Amino acid sequence: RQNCSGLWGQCGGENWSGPTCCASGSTCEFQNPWYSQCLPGSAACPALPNSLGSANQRLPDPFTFHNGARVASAAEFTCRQREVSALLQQYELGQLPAAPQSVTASYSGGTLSITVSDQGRSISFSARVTNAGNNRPAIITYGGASIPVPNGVATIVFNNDEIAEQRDRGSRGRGRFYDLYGSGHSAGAMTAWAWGVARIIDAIERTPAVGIDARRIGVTGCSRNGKGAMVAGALEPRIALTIPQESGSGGSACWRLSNWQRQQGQNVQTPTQIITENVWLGSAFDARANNVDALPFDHHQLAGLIAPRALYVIENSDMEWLGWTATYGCMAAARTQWEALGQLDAFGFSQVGGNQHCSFNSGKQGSELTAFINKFLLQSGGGTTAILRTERNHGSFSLSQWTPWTVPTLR
Ligand code: MCU
Repeated sequence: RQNCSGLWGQCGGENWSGPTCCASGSTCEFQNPWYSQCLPGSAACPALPNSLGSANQRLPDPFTFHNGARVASAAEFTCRQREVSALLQQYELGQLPAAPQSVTASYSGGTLSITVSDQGRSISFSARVTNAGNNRPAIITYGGASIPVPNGVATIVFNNDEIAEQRDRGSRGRGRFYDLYGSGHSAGAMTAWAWGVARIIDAIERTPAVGIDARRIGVTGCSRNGKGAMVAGALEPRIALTIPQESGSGGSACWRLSNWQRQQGQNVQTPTQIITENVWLGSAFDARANNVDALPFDHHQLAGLIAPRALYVIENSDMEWLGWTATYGCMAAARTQWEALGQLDAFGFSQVGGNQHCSFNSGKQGSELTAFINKFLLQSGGGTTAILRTERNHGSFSLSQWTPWTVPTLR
């Protein structure tokens, strides 16, 4: 093991705090004074792909590299995640910029004020913080929270619409993110929001007076903001717990499975519809939405970028438009990545009915949510966190037909 000098980081999927972490052969990626990550020596990672590769009518194999080589270890899976993230950004989400040159923050009266500067331009934004203190964990909520946040966990309200607008198709390139990086930047709104979440975490790390532990941050949002929460968890490795609620298409649904539901005559949001409605995805996706089989990934792998960090996906089994089978099938496929890493406790999918869109079903999901928050943010308490639950009958849907690959054991 070699020296990895961040205060905390990940080593082959294992959370680590302390001065030594990286297994021999891997290298320490020093991201900032507080966070570092062990990556397999870059020589050990295949070169990033420069083409789409062959089309695939099924869900692509998360455990085979673009060049056909099989993923054989947890360290190699981090290489695969890097590859999948690059592909997702190139063809669907738009580019997440590198860490900006400067982030400064101040805290007063429950408002965290953040200024970000890069290449001669600056922007400022702020987030409301409640219930902080004593180095507590916190949940960043896109807009207002649609889940109950317990005592002992602070809430940070992220005004994501200010960072990137999401009114309609005309919102492309509008918001603070684009003031900083230019209105022609490739990032879709969800990528811009993930960048904003990263800056909030930077600000918390630099501002001990807020009283929040930057190593115990959750993120949540519902519906369109749930899609955003999923993308934030996928693109920002410092998020410990990701809770997308009723995110549907563009979030916990797989594009190929939404199309399959549509072929069954169901009224589900498809990739071709979503690009006409809003700017959640990058403009690069406009050219891909009518042929998603050509993409070398689907959203089971977007979710897989979160592994082995914790993910608790809340879905609604009454909502056809969300893709009740597309979300279930996609997340059942995603779960194999936590399974491969021996971390099933960190994966939950729960699809229940009887509640309105975005009103949390405390009766059915309250104890599940509590178990996730206890285990991954409060680091206390019991309860079941390995969850794959659906109240829907998925008819002729066959998971094994959609996932014709085997799940390795990765250590
Ligand atoms: C489920 O999220 C979206 C959905 O993708 C849109 O098609 C619809 O217009 O709005 C939903 C939403 O955000 O509802 C609050």
